[in-house]
Amino acid sequence: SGDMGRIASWVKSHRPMYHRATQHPFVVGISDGSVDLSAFKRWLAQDYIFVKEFVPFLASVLLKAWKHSDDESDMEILLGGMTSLSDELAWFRKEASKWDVKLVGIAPQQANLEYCRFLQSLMLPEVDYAVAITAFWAIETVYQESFSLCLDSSSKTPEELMETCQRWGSANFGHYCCSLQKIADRCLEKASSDIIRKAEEAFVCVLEHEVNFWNMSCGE
Ligand code: HMH
Repeated sequence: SGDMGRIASWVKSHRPMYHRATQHPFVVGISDGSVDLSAFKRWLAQDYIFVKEFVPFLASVLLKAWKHSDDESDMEILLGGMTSLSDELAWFRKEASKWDVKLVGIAPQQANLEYCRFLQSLMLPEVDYAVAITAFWAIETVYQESFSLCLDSSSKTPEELMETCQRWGSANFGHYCCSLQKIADRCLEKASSDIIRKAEEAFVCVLEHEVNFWNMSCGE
């Protein structure tokens, strides 16, 4: 793969799956204005549950960075990520009240439960930092790629959904994802072939869970 980092080479070699996760009909529906608002509301409530689980996952990545990283800036970048998650949870509550969506006492649907269970498996101390940071990069990047599509000049995203799309589709969030990619690439450069294999597996698992999560939001 020459000058290409591991991550870019995996995006290339798993292109069809990556495409299914980042250009899902749910997201395409937002960008062309055909989205069913009840699907959007279902997504909103389920994603709030997911993001609450994402906090302890990020905490576990931070812990691994503290123990194993050879670059102090990792901690700063991940701590910035923690701050945005805190903002994000507040934003979900505000957005839910705007749409009259209930967040309390909502049960996670199957796809969400399975995704959260996958996150929990990555929180275990025996999971290598390189594997966890690869999964973390992938989770953030799927949303970045998906929602930036809805901000394209040719998109017809409904005005009332623009704030959602800007949250993850902004250039700022894009830079954050690039920083995560650099960390992951650096870790993977030094990783054993066993760790590299596990990281690639985690990347593909994230893409599958993301597709199922979008499907769940679309469905019923
Ligand atoms: C399902 N994937 C899902 N929810 C999110 N909020 C993100 C990724 C990105 O933060």
